[in-house]
Amino acid sequence: MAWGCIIIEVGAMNLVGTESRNYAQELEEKIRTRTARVGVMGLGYVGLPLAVEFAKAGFAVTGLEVEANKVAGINAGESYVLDVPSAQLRSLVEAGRLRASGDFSLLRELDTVSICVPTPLRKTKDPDMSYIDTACRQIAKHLHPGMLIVLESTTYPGTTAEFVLPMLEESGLRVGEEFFLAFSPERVDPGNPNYQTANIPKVIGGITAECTRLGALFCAQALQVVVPVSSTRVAEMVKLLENTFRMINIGLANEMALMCDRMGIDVWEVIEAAATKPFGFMPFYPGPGLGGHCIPIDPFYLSWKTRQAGIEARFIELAGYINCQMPLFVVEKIQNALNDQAKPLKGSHIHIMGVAYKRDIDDLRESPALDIMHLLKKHGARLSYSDPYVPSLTVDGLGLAAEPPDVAAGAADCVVVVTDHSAFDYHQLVENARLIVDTRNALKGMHSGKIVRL
Ligand code: SAJ
Repeated sequence: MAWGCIIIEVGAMNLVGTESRNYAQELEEKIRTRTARVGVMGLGYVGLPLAVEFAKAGFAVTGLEVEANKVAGINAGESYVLDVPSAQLRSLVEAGRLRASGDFSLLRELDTVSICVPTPLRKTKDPDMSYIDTACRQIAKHLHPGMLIVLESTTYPGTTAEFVLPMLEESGLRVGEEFFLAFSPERVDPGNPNYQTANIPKVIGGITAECTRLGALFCAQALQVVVPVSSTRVAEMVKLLENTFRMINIGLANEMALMCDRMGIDVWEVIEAAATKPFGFMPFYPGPGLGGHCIPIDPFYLSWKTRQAGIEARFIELAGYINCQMPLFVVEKIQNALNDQAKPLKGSHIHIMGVAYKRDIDDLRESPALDIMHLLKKHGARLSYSDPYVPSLTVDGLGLAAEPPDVAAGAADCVVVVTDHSAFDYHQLVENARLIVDTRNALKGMHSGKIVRL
């Protein structure tokens, strides 16, 4: 999107003794000439790719990170994020374009700061705002005129205006004139080969129109498509709609699986055939449960906020309930499959294929595999697993190391495909295993009495 340069002609007004600087104009100049000193707080799967994109665009970027090992890794040119190749990181670090530090006083030297810190849920399903709070307190301590602050962490509508802005205004600086504040949802899809930080359209909304304008201009220097919206609340809600849409539709797919199971219908065939409809339908698939740090979490930021407004987010609560039932449903399938072979679950050796929360990534957060392994262990089953991305894990104090699939799968009483990594040899698995419960339709097109599907 081409940005017309807006020139505010400050005539030769006689500002005797009241020389007022135009911080917006100064910041715009720094952004356009890419001399703005860029900061990114939180160098995880969102922050590091973002820092790299602005460094590639020619800015001097400072990554601020609390974990010393990540700081050391980045400054050594070693990437720990799947979507950032170490070679690319190293070249930017060596060129002096990108550095990492744990020293938050560096904030006073920066012109822009993008906040990319986690927004988890507490056990009570209330938002945990502690990371945003800590980051904003650091920024407030070092806030100076002319700074642009962009919050990227997924959060409830109103966070930027009600939670962040007051902290920054304690400095006495005026938003929209002396500093600029916006919200821009991160949309990173870890491991996605087609969409990465640079080419995912970037939504951004500011506290004031000037905040939006400068925020959008900043993003446009490094990202291919920028979508300005009218406020921070709209931008916050955009993200929650995206991920709530996804969570609820996955919940529907899971409920379809439960219904088809009871009626003896192949839910995978139903979805595949429905997906031939060229309009008005979008396929989602049942699975062992909902993992990751976005989809199972984000919608509850929205339902928490709507409850405060006296509105019950019933779809979210219902879909959340159904998704949480899936690990139990999978364990019931395993138990019934073993029972058909006159084997109790207790004492049986269950081998889990794939434990990451989704295919071809290494992230275990909220993975349904952990819930399934917890339940199996509680029933007295013996556990082993294979996952090329996860070398080891602990479930209920039991430490396990990943095993090569061929031997373990052949020795197990039942193999469960929980995460359908592309690296697995599914034909070999069907040959080796005595019994397989497939929760992902990874064995599609393979027919054997030893295969049980969701
Ligand atoms: N899942 C299903 N059935 C489906 C799709 C997903 O059971 O049809 C499960 C996955 O196995 C996983 C969980 O849901 O356990 C989440 O899967 P996901 O594909 O949504 O992957 P995420 O969590 O990495 O979601 C990200 C999201 N990105 C951000 O929130 C920034 C989401 O917005 C993307 O749409 C999604 O990637 C994507 O497109 O893959």
